[in-house]
Amino acid sequence: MELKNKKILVVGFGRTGEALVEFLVSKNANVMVSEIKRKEEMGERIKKWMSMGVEFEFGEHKEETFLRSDLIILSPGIPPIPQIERAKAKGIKVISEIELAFYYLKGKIIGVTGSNGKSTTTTLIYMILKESGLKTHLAGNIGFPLISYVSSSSEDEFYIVELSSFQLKYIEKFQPYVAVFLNIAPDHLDWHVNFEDYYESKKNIFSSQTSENFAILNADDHKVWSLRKDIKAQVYPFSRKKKFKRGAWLENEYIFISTNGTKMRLNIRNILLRGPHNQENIMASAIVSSLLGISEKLVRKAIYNFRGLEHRLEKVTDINGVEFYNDSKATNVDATLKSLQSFERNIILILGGRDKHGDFTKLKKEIEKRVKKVVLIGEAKEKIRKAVEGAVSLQYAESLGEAVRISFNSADKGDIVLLAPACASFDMFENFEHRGKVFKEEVFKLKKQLIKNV
Ligand code: UMA
Ligand code: ADP
Repeated sequence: MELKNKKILVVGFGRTGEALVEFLVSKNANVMVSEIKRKEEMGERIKKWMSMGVEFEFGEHKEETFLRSDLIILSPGIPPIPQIERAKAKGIKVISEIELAFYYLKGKIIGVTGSNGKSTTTTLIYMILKESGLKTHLAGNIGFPLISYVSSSSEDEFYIVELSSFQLKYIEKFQPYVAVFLNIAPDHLDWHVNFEDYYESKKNIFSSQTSENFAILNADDHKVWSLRKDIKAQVYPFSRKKKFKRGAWLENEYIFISTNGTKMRLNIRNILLRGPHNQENIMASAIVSSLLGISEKLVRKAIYNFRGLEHRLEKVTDINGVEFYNDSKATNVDATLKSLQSFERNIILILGGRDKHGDFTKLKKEIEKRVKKVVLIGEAKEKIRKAVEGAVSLQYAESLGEAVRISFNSADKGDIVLLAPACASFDMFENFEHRGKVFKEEVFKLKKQLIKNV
């Protein structure tokens, strides 16, 4: 794609926007940026780009700015605003950053999408490939825009790219060498117009693949598995319920992996990650590794050593026999369900935050089965109360600190206090990492106080 002297509009100037501008300036494009924040909120970082001739529009996304562009590149956070459709109707190409990166990136892309488990699986694949000595990079939604790797990329490298529905909505030719689709459950319905739009965006991950590529699908997820008929890539399923000739499946205490003549076996007792959902992440990661020719010994070593990521079912500490777990990343109903299913019972569950239009009634059954008490925080607490009322005792807390104290006071020895909020964090915190950090601090504060008082 020729970029030189083209009028290119970058919408949004966060991490993705800035990486895009850097790339486009290096290609001598005429770069414009449209950013909803006011100029005063942007800090110093815009000065450098202004001095290099980048044109900025702040405080609004003017339709005329969209309509006078040759190409529009959207940051992932930009919702489907009418300006986008108007530009498309005029024949202006609208793409996402990963699409542009694909045109220029050398090396192979392993793309990972799904509603939950993307970061865990992306990281695990990355660790296995690293362990085997391959030149590997982590990219995409996990925090590092793919475009920022383009200039230094080479053919012998692997890019493990976490892909969100926002990024996949605006692709045309983006073609991962291996594409993984972990699962789909309602999420981001505050961004997508409806669930169909969310699902359609995710499906795009396979749309440009050919028979030389690989598609790894969760065969236990009906919506994901039904896609196999339309996929041109070689399909490899993974399942906890069924056995297959090729792919990955569960049998007694083993995960079996089979790809083109290669067979591997993992003992689930050696896996440190909790929960059946993590077995799925491991199966998908192991298929990818096997397809790339990595030996069973190295795959086992990396998987058996993987302790998981911070804020995903992370064990914090024990206080007087009560165990605390931080699953702040459980920002939708399905992730919270999986989190609950990772423990037998006796859970004190902290729920709530900013609602992403989740259906909290889906939690009721699992709460009845495994939870002793629910402590509610944040904007969604009233909606959640109505949805799960009657299942177990409920109590409101004004802060996460108060929620920790209430939970501990309600717990007996051997109980689990679990933060798995089923909501976004932005009503009370900067992001899910901040929420998880505050939770851990509050737990350790409580522990210290109790030790002092003994
Ligand atoms: N903005 C506008 N107009 C709007 C909305 C936002 O101009 O209508 C501006 C904001 O004021 C801000 C900029 O856009 O200045 C932010 O852009 P962005 O929201 O696309 O965020 P980036 O900093 O570019 O980060 C994005 C991803 N963010 C989102 O998808 C919301 C990051 O994923 C990703 O790590 C990064 O690109 C690198 O690829 C974060 C995320 O929350 C972690 N992702 C969602 C999730 O995981 O649930 C999908
Ligand atoms: P993502 O990047 O898709 O948000 P993470 O790996 O960060 O995924 O995990 C997010 C949340 O989803 C965590 O609460 C975690 O416990 C839960 N989770 C992880 N893997 C899965 C899975 N395969 N299915 C359902 N939930 C999962």
